[in-house]
Amino acid sequence: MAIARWLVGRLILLFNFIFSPSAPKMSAEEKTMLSEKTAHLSLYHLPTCPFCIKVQRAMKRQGLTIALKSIKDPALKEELITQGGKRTVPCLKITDDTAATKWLYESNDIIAYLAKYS
Ligand SMILES: N[C@@H](CCC(=O)N[C@@H](CS)C(=O)NCC(=O)O)C(=O)O
Repeated sequence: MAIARWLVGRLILLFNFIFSPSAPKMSAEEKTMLSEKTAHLSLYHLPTCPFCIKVQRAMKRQGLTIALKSIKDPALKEELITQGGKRTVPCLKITDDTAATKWLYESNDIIAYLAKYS
């Protein structure tokens, strides 16, 4: 079972690599401005999780660079569980200076939230 799961994970990574969406053309200045706008966001993920890959593909299509935090790291996994409330990935951590930190679960909701940065 573990081997099958490992194999499926590798296949997901391979297909994602081969059929990687293209990023929009942006100047270096535009890229810097966009990454400043999204500096308060980080995506908790697992490298072979299909829902996480779906979110990352949407990010790439928009040209977004958001800090990735793999929960393969036990400390980050613990952070997600204790602060976010559950260990499900993907989860977008939204840190706002003026409000409490928000933990957004569900790939479709994350993609919808990120659409405002287009
Ligand atoms: N409906 C969720 C599904 C997310 C999901 O099932 N993630 C899996 C990894 S691919 C997971 O974290 N499972 C462990 C758990 O739910 O605790 C989404 O679209 O984001």
